[in-house]
Amino acid sequence: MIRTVATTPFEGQKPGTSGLRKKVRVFQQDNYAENFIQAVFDAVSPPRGAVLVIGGDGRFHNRAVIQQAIRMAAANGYGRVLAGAGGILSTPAASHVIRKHQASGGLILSASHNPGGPDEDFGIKYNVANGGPAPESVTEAIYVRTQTIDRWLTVDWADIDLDKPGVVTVAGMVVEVIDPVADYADLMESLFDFVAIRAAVSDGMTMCFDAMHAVTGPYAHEILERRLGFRAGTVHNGTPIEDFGGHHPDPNLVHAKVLYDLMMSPEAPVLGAASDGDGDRNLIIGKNRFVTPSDSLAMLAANAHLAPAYAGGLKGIARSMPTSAAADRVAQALGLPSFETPTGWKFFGNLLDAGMATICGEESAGTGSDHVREKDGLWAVLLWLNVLAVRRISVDDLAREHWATYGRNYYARHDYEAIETEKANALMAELTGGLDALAGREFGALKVAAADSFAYVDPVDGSVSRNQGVRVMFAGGSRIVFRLSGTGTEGATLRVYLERYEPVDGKLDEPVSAMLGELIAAAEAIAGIVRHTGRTAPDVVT
Ligand code: VG1
Ligand code: CO
Repeated sequence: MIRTVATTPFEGQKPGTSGLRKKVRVFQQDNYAENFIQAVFDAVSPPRGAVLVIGGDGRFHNRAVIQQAIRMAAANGYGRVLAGAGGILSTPAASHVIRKHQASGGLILSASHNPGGPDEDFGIKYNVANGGPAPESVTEAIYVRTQTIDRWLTVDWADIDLDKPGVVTVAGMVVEVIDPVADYADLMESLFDFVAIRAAVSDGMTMCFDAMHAVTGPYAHEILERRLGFRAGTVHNGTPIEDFGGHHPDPNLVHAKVLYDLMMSPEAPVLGAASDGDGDRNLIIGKNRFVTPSDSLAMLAANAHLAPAYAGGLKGIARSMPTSAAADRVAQALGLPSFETPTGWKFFGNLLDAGMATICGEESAGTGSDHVREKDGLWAVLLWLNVLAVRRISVDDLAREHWATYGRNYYARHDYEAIETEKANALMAELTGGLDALAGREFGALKVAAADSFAYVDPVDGSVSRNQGVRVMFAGGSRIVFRLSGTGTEGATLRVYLERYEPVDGKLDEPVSAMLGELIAAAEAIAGIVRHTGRTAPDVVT
């Protein structure tokens, strides 16, 4: 009954920061998705009868790949597949389902915040048994396998009805089509003080959640409107659409501009929030106050004890290297260890598994905790709501209070997108080559204290990850980081991360752009962005 299909390798099936991401047209080539999925199965060689979770963010091509993956799982000896109804499972929900049902792993079909549709992006990532993204040892093994693959395995079986929850069999393998929302919503209810949030809602706490026509719509309708009692209509763009309505499901100030404008207007509710394509990112905006993701991590860590799940305190706080040091200051004040990892959630998994960190975050709008092994957009929104409901404070007041206590890390990220790969590589090579000469140099009032190419030694398993971005640290706590994105599908994206620290007695309420002006000039002087790329301004500032 198992059919072997002959194939030849495709170049470039190397998982990036978060799985394999390519244009839909690339994935639509014969054997392309199949080769990668078979390479995953070959690399992880699941024990016979293992459980596999499959779901996606609902984007174009999702259903076709899910049906094919189910047949391939049956041919590869899996015993049971759990698939989200409608092909839907947000990334954090998939992480939870893997853990709850003790699956051996999961396939998450998503290109996250990248646009969707026939001419846009698709992606596949594999998560391991702890519910988290495959660590580099596994992604490397998958990549190696893609380079020699010569066959994939399937069974001749019709598509299943993905929209009907229940149990069917595919060539003897059990497929359970599960409600994608229920397990996750229950988990959220177990972590947060829903009673306090409901009480604040009946006392007038309002919010607006923009699901960006992506995966979080059904989750937000259930949790925010049904379980917490926010009025119907609180969730905007709550129905997943295959092309996200033609927008980028990227919750930043550019792509969630409608929400931002609302939050800066007299009609603003107490909290504005949004999530991305696969539901793992979050955008937090209070009335007249945008909270950077780096600040959000720090503010949530400082207040997490107000939520039942974290009432006993945190074990540690971890952030990715380009994320601002605001969270480190909270960790220091609470007497907690803090960790600085490379970009990408996979690096938090070991710290969470080992009980060394409870809360983690990335500057790219990712925040999460040890409740799953992915960043979790709605989790962050709910923790904010929990804190606001208990403290009865505005986001703006909470932010000001935080800065008055810890000082403020002014922060922005400048992205230069779709640069020719050779030019971007040349820029990074020159920058890396000149690092040793940087220490002690002055750029205006900024003096370089140290500069390096970031390398990480995992404190749990000792694995080493090198070349994770160039850091230029200035005296006084300001910093510039340069790195190339690992999630794009066109050319290269240069990310420049700018951070300026102001102590508690410094300037705490200035416009961010004014505070970062000197750093922006220093970044140009150090990296020669215009000279290398011809670009005089970033495409996206977040
Ligand atoms: C980006 C972000 C990174 C995040 C990754 C996946 O990676 O910078 O912080 O973990 O996307 O997020 P890169 O390599 O492009 O900078 V998601 O929501 O796309 O899974
Ligand atoms: Co995402």
